[in-house]
Amino acid sequence: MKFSVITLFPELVLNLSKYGVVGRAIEEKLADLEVFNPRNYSDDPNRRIDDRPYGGGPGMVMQFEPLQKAIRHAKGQTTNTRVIYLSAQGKPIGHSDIGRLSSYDSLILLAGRYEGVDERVIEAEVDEEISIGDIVVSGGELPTMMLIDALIRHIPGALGHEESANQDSFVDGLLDCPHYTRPESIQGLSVPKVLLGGDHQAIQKWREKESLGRTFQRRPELLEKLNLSDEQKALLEEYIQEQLD
Ligand code: 4HQ
Repeated sequence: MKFSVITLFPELVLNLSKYGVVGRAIEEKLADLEVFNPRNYSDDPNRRIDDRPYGGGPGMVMQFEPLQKAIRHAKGQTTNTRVIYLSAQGKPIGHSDIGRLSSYDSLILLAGRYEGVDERVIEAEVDEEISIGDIVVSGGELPTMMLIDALIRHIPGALGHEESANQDSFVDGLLDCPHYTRPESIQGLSVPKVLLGGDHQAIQKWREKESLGRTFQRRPELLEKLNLSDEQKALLEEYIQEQLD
């Protein structure tokens, strides 16, 4: 999968290729990351790409022309692509969007700064506007990097066998279970007994119960979307009863 990022801070975005799972996937050519600086597409002698907002008010707006030229240059290098603008006005992204977007061969990601981009860029060149959540950040670069990270995790072979994508939170609609490692006891805090024995069926059952219970307590709206099996309903009841005891 190819990611083409339109950004005023290309070095910031390129840091993605240096670390961890994402860095390895790019090294192994499972993913490709390219950056386009709109300043390189500006006709202004000082390479300006921003101007004051019509109607007045604080801040600056990114101009149409350099952004369109940069996006079109990126489009010319790709097929089966989708242009995405990261913004707080976009549709909040979820697990299902990651699955949907991973079927494209390439994505062009527009990372805005200042007050954002001239709305006509979105009308003319952008396929969808998405948000990483109801928070405001200083630029679209970090949201873009989050999206690329989440998508790369879904490329077959990007995760080592010890890190399985389908055991993560949300894959079955539930939050992840708690995890523990050595030592067995630390500052009076112990590891749940079932995890210390070798009964893998009991461990699997405990993990599912914890996932169900945590989702019920922390994200009840997620549970309402699921059709729990009779076995899952019984596990959740057990969890709730154990909490009361
Ligand atoms: N932005 N999800 C870029 C965001 C944001 C979000 C604010 C986007 C600033 C220029 N992006 N503008 N939330 O807060 O994606």
